[in-house]
Amino acid sequence: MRTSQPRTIYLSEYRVPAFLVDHVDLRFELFENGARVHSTLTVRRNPEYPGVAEHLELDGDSLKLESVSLDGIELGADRYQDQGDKLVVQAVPDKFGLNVVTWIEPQNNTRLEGLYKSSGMFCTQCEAEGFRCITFFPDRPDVMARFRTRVEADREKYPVLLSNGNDVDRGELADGRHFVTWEDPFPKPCYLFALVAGDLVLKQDTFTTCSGRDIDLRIYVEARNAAKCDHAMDSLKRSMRWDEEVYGREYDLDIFMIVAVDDFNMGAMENKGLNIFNSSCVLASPETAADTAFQRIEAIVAHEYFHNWSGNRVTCRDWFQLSLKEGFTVFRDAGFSADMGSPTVKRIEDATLMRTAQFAEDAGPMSHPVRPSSYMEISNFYTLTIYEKGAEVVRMIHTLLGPELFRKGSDLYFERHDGQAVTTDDFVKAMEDASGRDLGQFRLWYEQAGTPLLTVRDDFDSEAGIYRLTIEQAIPDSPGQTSKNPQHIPFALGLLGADGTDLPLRLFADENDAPSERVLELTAARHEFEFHGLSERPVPSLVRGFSAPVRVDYPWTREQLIFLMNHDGDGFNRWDAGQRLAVDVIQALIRGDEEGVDERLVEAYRSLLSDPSLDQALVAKMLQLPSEAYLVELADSADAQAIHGARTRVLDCLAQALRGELLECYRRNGDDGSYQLTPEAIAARSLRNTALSWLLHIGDREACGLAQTQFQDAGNMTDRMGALRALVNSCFVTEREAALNDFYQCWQDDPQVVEQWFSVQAASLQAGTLNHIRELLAHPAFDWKNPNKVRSVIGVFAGQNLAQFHQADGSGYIFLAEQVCRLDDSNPQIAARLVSPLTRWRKFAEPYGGKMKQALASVRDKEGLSKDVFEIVHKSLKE
Ligand code: B3K
Ligand code: ZN
Repeated sequence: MRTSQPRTIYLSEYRVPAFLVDHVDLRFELFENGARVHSTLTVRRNPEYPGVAEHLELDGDSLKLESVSLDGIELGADRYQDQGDKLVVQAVPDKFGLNVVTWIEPQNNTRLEGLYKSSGMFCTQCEAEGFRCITFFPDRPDVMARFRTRVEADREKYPVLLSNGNDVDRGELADGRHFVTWEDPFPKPCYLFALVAGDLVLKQDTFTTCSGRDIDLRIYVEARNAAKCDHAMDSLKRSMRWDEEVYGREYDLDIFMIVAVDDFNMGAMENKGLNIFNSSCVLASPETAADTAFQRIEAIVAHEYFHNWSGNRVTCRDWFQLSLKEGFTVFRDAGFSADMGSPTVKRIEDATLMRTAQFAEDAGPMSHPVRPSSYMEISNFYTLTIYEKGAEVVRMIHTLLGPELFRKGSDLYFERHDGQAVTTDDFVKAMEDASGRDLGQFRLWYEQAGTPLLTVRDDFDSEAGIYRLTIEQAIPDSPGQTSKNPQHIPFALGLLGADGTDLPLRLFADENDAPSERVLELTAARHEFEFHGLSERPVPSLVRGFSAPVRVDYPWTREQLIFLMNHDGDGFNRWDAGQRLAVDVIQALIRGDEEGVDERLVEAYRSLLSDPSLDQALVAKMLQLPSEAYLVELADSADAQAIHGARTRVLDCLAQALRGELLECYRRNGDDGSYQLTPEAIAARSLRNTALSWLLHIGDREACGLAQTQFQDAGNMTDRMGALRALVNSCFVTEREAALNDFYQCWQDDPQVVEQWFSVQAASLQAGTLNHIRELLAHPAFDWKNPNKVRSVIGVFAGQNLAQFHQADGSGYIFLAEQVCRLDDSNPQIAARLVSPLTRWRKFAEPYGGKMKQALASVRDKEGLSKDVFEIVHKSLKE
C-alpha cells in the first residue's frame, strides 16, 4: 500500500508565478542510451507577485541533474537543492540566466510522458506536466516563454529532427551526427513544447490563407504509412478554411506539421506548429479504416488545429481552467463536423455520448464541475465533463446569444486575451461584454457538478385554449456539493398539432406571428408557461436538439412517442422519441411488466425500414437500439444480465418480424463500388451492415452467406468489418473462425487493422469470453507497452462487453483489477483510464456491485500504487 497520501491541489491556492521566463534555449543531444538536455532560461522576477521570493523553484520528475550555472558561473552544491520533484536555486538576483543540464532515459520511459521512444523514433508528450520529465522548469501554463530548440542526433537513424516553429539552422556534426535548430516566435507554456527525431517520410501540401500567405503543410509518417495521409491532409485544409470563415482565425506560422506515432496515451496533441498524433487518429485508407475512423480523424485533425487559437494563442491560467480550451475547442470541432456532414447525425452522436457516458461520470464518484476546484492528479481530469459538458456549456452560450453575438464574443475573447493565460471566467466575461447579456447565473454551469433533472408536466384547458407547461429543475448532490442553486437553462420547445405540424407558440392571447419554436430560459426552480390560442391538446417536443445537457422526466405515452418519431420537425427529437420508445419497451421487459415486445415498436421500425423517402442518415441512427451502457445509466440498480437479456429479446423479435424488410434494406443499400464519405453513402453502409448484423443475430443462414460474400468482396473496411462483426457475434462458429483467421492473415502487418481485429473480438458476445480475452493478451500481436493494443482488448472488453464483463462470479472484475495493477507500474495514465468501469459499482445490483467493489479494493491495496490510480480508486471507495 502507498504510505503517504498524494497531495490535493486547490484552485483557491492559485498564486501568480514568482518568476517569469522570457526565453528558453534548449539543446538536446539524443543517444541510444539516453539524452542530455541543456536548458538556458532567461528569468526575471514577476512584478505582480505579492511579496518577495528568495529562491527560484523549478519542477522536475525522473531527471538526473548534471550541472547548474547562473549567469555563466557553475553553482556549487550549496547554492541549490535537488529535491527530485523540485530544483531550488537559492538567493537569485532579479534578472538572470540559468543553465541546467540534465540526463534522461527516453528509451526506458514507459509512461509516455515527457521525451520517449516509439517504434525507434523520439517523440514528446508534455501536457499536462510532462515537460518536467525533460528538464527542470516552472511547469505551469501561466509561464509563457519563447523557445529556441536545437536537436542533435545520429543522421542515419534520425534524418528528421523537428520542434516547434520555423527551422532556422541546420548542419553536420562529428561522428555521423547532425543538428537542426527551431525557433518558435510565439510565447507559449511548456506543455506545448514538442520534439520529434526519426526516420520519417514527408507528405506535403500548401494552404493559402485568407490574407494570401502560403503555409507549408507537412505530415510525417513511417514509410509504410505513406499512402494513408490523404484524408488527414484534406481534413487539415478544410479545418483551416473553416476556422477562417466561421471564426475569422488565420494560421500564424509558416509551417504546420503533423507527426504520427504508434505509442501514444491519448488521441493527439496540439503542440504549437507540431501536432503529434496517435497513428490511429491520423492514418486512414478506405481499405484499412472504417467510416467511423475517417470521421474521427477529420474531427481530431480539426480539433488540434483549432487549438492553435483556442488553447495556444490564448491558453489556460492553470489546469482548473482546462475546459477553457477543451470545452471551447470541442464545441468548435463539433460545428466543423456538423458543417462537413449531417448536423442532425452529429448532434445525435454528441448527445448520445453525453447521456451515456458523461451523465454517468457526473453521477459517479469522480463527478466534478466543468471548472473543478481541486485535484490530485491532473491527468485524471481530461474527462468527458471537461471536454463534452464543457462544449455543451459553450453551446448553450451560443444558443442564448445567437450566432452573431456569439461571434462578436469570440472575436473579443481572442483579441482581448491574445498571448495570455486566462480563466473560464474571462471567456464568459468576453461573451457578456460583446453581447450585453448577463451571464451571472449561467456561470453556475462551470461551478456546480451534476446533471440537472427537469421534471415537466402539462395540462390543457380546452375551453380557454390554453396549454400549460410546468418545469421544475433539481440538481443532484455530488461529492463535496449539496443544495445547489438553479441554473440558467435554454429549453428549446415545439408543440405539435394532430396533423403533425408545429403550432405557433403564443405566450399571450393576441400574439401575432408567434414562432413555432421557442427557447425558453429557465432560471428558477419552478416555471409555469402558458401557450394560448390552441384548439387541441398539442404533443410537446421538449429540449429540441438537446438544447441543454439535462435529463427530462415527462410522462410520454407510447402513442405520443410514435407520433413524435413520425412527425417532429426536429430531427434530433424524432430520433430521441424512437430511443425513448425502445427504452420503455426494454425496461418493461426487465421489470417483467410485459410478457412480449410491444407490436407498436415493431411497426415503428417497419416503417423506418420500408420508406426510402425518409432521410436515410437519420434512419440509420434511429435503427440503432439504445446501447446497454445507456440502459445501465438509466437504471437505479442495474442488473447487467437482465439488461442484456431484455435488449437481446427485443433485437430477436425485431429481426424475426422484419426479416423481409431487412433483406430488402440490405439489397437496396448495396455497394456501388465507390467509396465516398457523404452522409448518404455513410448511411447506406450503416444500413446494410445493421441489416446484416440483425439477421445474423437470429442465425439466418441466407444472411450468413451474404456476410461471407461481403467479407470477401468488400472494397472498403467499413463493409469488411461490418461483415466480420456480424459473423463474430453470430452462432456460426466455423464461419466466424474462418473469417477471423483470414482477416488476421491478410492484415497482420498493419497495427491499426490488428487493433480493430482485437476490438471486434473483445466486444463480441460470442467470442469475447474471458478465456478468449486471456488468449488475446497472449497473442504475438498484443503489446503491453502500446496503449492502443491495451485499449483494444482490455478497454473494449471492460467498457463495451456488458454481458461478458459482468459475470455473476466476479471473474471479469478480478481480471480487470489484475490488468490495472500490472499496467500501473509501467503506464499509470492508462491504468487510471482502464479502472473506470469498476468505479461504477454503486450503480449495479447484487451480486455485481459488491464484487466490483471488492476488485476495486484489491487495486487500492497494491504496493506502490501510482498517484493516478490512487485518486480514482480512493474517491470511488469513499463512503
Ligand atoms: N490537449 C490534448 C490532451 C492532453 C492529455 C494529457 N493527459 C489533446 C486535446 O485535447 O486536444
Ligand atoms: Zn483538445
